[in-house]
Amino acid sequence: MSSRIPLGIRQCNRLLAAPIYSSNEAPSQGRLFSTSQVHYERHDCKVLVVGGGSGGCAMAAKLSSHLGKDKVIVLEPEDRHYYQPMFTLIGGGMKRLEQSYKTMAEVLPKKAKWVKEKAMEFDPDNNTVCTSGGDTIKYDFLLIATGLQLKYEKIPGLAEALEIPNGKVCSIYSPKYAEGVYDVLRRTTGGNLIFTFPDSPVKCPGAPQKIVYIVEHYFRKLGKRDKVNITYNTALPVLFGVKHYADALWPICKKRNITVNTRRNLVEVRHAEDIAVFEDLENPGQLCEEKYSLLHAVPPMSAPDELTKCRKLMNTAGFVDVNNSTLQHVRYSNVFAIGDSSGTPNSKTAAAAAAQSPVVFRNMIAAMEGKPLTEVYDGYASCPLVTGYSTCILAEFDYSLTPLETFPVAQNKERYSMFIMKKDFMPLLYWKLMLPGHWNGPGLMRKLFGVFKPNKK
Ligand code: UQ1
Repeated sequence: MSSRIPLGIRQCNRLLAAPIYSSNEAPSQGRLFSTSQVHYERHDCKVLVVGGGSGGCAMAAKLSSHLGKDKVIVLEPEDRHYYQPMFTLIGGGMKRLEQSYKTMAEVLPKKAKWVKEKAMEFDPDNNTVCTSGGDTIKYDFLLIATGLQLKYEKIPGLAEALEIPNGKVCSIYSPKYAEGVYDVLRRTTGGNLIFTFPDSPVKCPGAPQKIVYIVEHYFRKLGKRDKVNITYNTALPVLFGVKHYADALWPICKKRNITVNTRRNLVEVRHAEDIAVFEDLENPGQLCEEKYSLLHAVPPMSAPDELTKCRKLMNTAGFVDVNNSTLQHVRYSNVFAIGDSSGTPNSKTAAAAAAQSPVVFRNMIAAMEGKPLTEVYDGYASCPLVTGYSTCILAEFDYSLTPLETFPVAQNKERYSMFIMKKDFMPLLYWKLMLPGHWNGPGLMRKLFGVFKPNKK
């Protein structure tokens, strides 16, 4: 599958000096090093999957099981694979960080070859991707599954504030900070608790408000709710994008005395004074300062820079330009995308990636066989909106923002059953079914349960 090429042949710029070995069987298949010369590798594969997150891992499993050993390469630099939907529960002290990850080697399929490097340059006209180790990977088909990058540094003062020992600023979005949220929570005795949602698309758009409900319940359980003011400042014009669920969430905020300010965007953290600066997006340039005793910040996010710099692959919003139904790239027929980096207008969640996976798989195979693409993604996404330490509203909807619910119960109500599903059942489903490529979203369950709810889709 891979051939070593000597220096001098056209290749990528070498960006890392350290040797990095590729594949599950590393280091035996690693690149050759000598004192005088570095040899870069050239890999060839049927399918290159860039990213070993939820979508990349599930797709690598499906594809490698169908195509056979070493036909699929996964390009992924990280050692750990995190189950990110658990981060909110970690922030609330309901789970520990160790419960949220496995090693990448454990979750990537054995039939795929793992190149433990980062994608640095995409060249879709030549069907190649260059890696951080200076290698070139040539593919027949490319699946972009990079996910999003967190951009804490885009808000002046935020990255520094998060690093302050025993500080007041926290964030569930990064494994580096998720446990710190519960630490800040336990240190907080009163004052203004401020929560944010940035002015960019984010993964799991429900998470910024789930942590608000959990924190509110935390203080209520302690009998100290009257000591804190709770404010959720969101850059969005709405509390939640799907009216059916927004109509359920607004009364919850009202009943629990949570102030919600829409179109309010965090632009600076002055941590020396414990002041967060927000811009009113309805009146650009108009700033207001809010003093905090706890600030929960959600970073702006984007597709990785290495991907966005390949303009030919991206849409004007900075996401991979794929067809909303087939998930095939609109200009490169051998390129597909899955998950958060895709430009499809669905909510960016693991559940969406699960529902996309059979569509991408079957359409990719059809494209390989020169057949028409017949599978269609309907925009399904799901968001278990945890509303405290024992309740959850399970939002499920499609591109049209119409509810597309699985269970034969009113899902816009807070339920203990949905909380248990989110906390205990979903992680199992994720590790045991989704990552090995066997979970295609709840479409089949929805059809089965549909027998009990004739009025619903
Ligand atoms: C889901 O498919 C999924 O992906 C694995 C999640 O992410 C972990 C979810 O949270 C949910 C709710 C779903 C949808 C599954 C069912 C059974 C409704």
